[in-house]
Amino acid sequence: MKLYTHPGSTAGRIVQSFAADQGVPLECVIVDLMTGEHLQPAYAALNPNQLVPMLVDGDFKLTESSAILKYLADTVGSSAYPKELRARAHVNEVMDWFNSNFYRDFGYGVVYLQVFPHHVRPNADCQAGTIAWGVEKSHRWLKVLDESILGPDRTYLCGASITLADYLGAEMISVGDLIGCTFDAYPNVRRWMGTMRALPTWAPVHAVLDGFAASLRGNSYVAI
Ligand SMILES: N[C@@H](CCC(=O)N[C@@H](CS)C(=O)NCC(=O)O)C(=O)O
Repeated sequence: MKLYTHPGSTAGRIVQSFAADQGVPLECVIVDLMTGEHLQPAYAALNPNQLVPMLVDGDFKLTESSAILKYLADTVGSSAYPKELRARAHVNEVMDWFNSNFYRDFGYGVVYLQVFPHHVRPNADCQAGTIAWGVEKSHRWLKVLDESILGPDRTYLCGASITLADYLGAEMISVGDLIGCTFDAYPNVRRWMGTMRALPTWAPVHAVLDGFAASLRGNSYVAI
């Protein structure tokens, strides 16, 4: 199976992190987002969204990191995507929660527009207002994550074992490294992220993100 991706991509790392930790063999094809390779006709013909990641398994193509995770997990029979109906529904719930609630406000509303030029809003008022909105909403979601989804006793998001939700959610939190987020007010989130960052496969998958974060250090960002 081939994964079209880029190591700087959050959505790409969601899949790479799961595959590396669970030993799923994937051939990574790098699509250079930095030079706009994803916008060129060759990649656009493969994936009209012009985004990464994209999985190719024979004549089957799949986009959306959440869908790719589920497909891979079922393909290799990973316990990270439980078969039992309610356990699986809970994993789906937490994955959707991150994708639709948390990342909308934190990723797109706080991080990206401070770091990526094509996300910067058209004027200073709009930029400041969007960040303020994103920060306020992110705090609301982080409180839910810290107190209700995790709480003081849960090792992983859905219980005592790692699931697809952890691979997805941890990337959406770790993108905050770019702007110096420490999440000090959220001890359970910090504890859980400590567990995820201690995975033996974490460092190699995150080398590019860490390098990018180091290059941004010293800039002034609104962080959480
Ligand atoms: N919902 C998609 C998001 C994919 C996405 O936004 N990919 C970004 C990298 S994280 C991308 O390809 N960006 C290229 C661009 O913005 O031009 C997923 O989860 O796969």
